[in-house]
Order: sequence, then C-alpha cells, then structure tokens
Amino acid sequence: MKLKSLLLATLALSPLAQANMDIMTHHAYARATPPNAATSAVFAEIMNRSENDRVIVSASTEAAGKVELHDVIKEGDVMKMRQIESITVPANGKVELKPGSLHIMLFDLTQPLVEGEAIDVQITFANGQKQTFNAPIKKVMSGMKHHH
Ligand SMILES: [Cu+2]
Repeated sequence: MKLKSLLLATLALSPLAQANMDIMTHHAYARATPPNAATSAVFAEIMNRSENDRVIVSASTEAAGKVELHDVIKEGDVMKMRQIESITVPANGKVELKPGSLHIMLFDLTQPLVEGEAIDVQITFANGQKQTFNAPIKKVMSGMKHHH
C-alpha cells in the first residue's frame, strides 16, 4: 500500500502527467469524404486548463499523408483557406476548430473517411507535449462556400 501511494505521488508530480491533464479535447470529428476525395478536415474544441497559453504547432494522423493547421480568411467576398504556423489555446480558455474557421487539414488521405468510423489525431504543442484524440467521422455541411 505504501509503495502504491508513493507511485501515485510520483506520477502526479511528473510534468508529463500534469501537462496531459491540462488539455482536454471535446466534440472532435472528421469530415466524411466521397470515395475519391484526397482531402478532409478535423474539428474539435480544445480546452486549456493550465495557467499558460499552449501553442499547437503540428498535427498528424495515420489517415492522411500530410496534415496542416489551417485558418479561413475572407478576401473580398471569397473565403479562403490558408496554412498557419500554429494555433494558440489561451490559458484557462479554449479554442474552437470548426467549419469556416480554424481546422486541421488532411491531405493525401490514405482511405476514404467513412461516416460512422473514427480516426486518431495527434496534436503536438510547442513545449513538446503531444496529445491524441479520437475523431468520429461525420457528414459535415460545408462551412465554406466554394466559389468557382
Ligand atoms: Cu484547410
């Protein structure tokens, strides 16, 4: 019993265990794709319960060959996606990745994303912390108007 409580105390004090409890991911999902689509996107609400801003610098998933962090900006009347360097999750705050706004962009999909299945997505923070969350695949109404 003594050993067990000692182990628990050590675990609680370890910076990694501490860090992992600071970040919580809610309502994650990935956009379902038609059979030949090469791209998709992942959305989630990411909460930071620590006293420090946390900066997401990259993301990865086995479902895609390439993953980028994206934002959507308005150029005149046209909404355009662009790659961004990082996404900051403010201290004691949250950031919402959603259609028409911040998202994790998937390129070179290794297989179609089928509604009802799920993918694992790993995000990496500037401090080296990594966090994996599960994103169920859902049909998403396009939040972005496509102008041709
Ligand atoms: Cu994008």
